[in-house]
Amino acid sequence: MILEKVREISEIPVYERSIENVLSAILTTGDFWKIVDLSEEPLPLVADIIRVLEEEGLVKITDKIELTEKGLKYVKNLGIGKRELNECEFCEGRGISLKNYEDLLKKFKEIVKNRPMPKHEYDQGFVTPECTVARIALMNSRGDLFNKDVLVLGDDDLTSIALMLSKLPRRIVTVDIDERLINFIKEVAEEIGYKNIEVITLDLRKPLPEEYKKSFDTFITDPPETVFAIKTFIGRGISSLKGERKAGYFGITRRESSLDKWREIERVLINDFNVVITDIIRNFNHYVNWGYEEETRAWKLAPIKKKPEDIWYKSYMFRIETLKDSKGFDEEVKVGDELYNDAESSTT
Ligand code: SPD
Repeated sequence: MILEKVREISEIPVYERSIENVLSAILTTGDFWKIVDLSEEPLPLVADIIRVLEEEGLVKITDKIELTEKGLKYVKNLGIGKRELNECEFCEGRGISLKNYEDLLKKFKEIVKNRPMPKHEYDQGFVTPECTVARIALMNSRGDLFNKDVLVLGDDDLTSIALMLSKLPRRIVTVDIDERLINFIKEVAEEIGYKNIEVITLDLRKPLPEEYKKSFDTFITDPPETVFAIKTFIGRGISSLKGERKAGYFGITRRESSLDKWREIERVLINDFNVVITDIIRNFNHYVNWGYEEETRAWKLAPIKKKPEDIWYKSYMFRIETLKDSKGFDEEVKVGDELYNDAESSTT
């Protein structure tokens, strides 16, 4: 009954499990952003489910979202319990220690104090410094950094600065559409006297210049969450790799991508690009609230107009490796907004 009603109004695939996830999250917290975080359903779907639950008298919305008497009976009958994150208190659930990277983290935090703030136009929103440094620790632990040529595709997280500070790669190339980031990274490289970095302004709708194809051991990127953008950014990354058994890293979220979209992304990786997924680390990337929340679709859909107080947007870290016959994506894509937006996206 709830399921049918949500299906009628939502553009996003919905299952009994989606409703269970949202009810379970509401049992745990009354904060909309935390409900999205805990339920791991796409934000527009969470908003649709809450709307139907309210219409059915199961939920009441005041300055918080809570179950009514009827709602509490409903979850009891279905045997739904609270949702807990239970993240490791030392590594925030990443499974990666920063013990050998404390000095790097300190320097990184100092340098990025004056970083360019996220630009709505490019869907920017950067991860915490701990997260950026954990990426270095992760890539190094997999043998993908020391003495390697590394390509960073899009860098509002300033991963290339953490890479420079680590002194691990042989060469770094950073590509971004945003001149502010390019200039910031260049200035930092000059200040710290780092020579082995090239920084290029490029809109990734266009393919990489020829000299950067088949040239790298490792790439890292964090694409917008449309299948289109994921294909384009990761496809460019794979094209940049020297050949077999080279690695790529990227974040994929549940906040803007349903599991149906995930299956399509994984299909593209395995069937179109012929790569293998070696790691998927849940909620590895934690994004600092970007400041332009009130201008986004998420804000319009939120049942309570209150800015998030804590981090709620997280993504899973994927690592892929190329094998024989892996191939990337080199065509130019002539799209505008569709690069950033689909039915499930909400943070632009
Ligand atoms: N629009 C603000 C937040 C954007 C964060 N993007 C994360 C993408 C993960 N693939």
